Amino acid sequence: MDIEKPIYILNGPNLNRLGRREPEIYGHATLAEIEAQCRDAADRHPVEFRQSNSEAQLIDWIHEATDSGSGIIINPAAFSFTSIAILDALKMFAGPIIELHISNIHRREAIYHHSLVSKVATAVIAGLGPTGYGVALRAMQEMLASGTKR
Ligand code: DHK
Repeated sequence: MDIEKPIYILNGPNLNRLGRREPEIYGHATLAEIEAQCRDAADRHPVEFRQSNSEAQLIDWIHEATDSGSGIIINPAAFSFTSIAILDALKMFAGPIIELHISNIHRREAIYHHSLVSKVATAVIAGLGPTGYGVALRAMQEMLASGTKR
């Protein structure tokens, strides 16, 4: 496991509003608090924690991770269901990919049921709330330690 290469934790549109955004669905934790939890859980493993409302920016970060990252944890948010471009970018990443949703998308309206990203993800986590980030990070570290590829 190349401990030098960071794990990329990428967050999609509207997640910068966590804490104030539909707390009955997404909880009260802010993205900054979730980032702090991830850095604690990551221990010595470097982490790149980012958020953007821009599809192009997320694609650029996936390319960056493809060149210099070890694993990707991605909450694509609404782009999960719309972005073939993000799916295509993730197809170029050789390492493990964990798709993460704070809410259980399968229990929500039908527009949230069919994620394009799930076609390329190594694993999917949904419905654990903000806790899902820590669970994803521990799972990612185990996958990297065991040499899991995408
Ligand atoms: C976040 C969003 O913004 C929604 O578009 C997704 C996801 C669900 C989440 O649960 O983290 O459907």
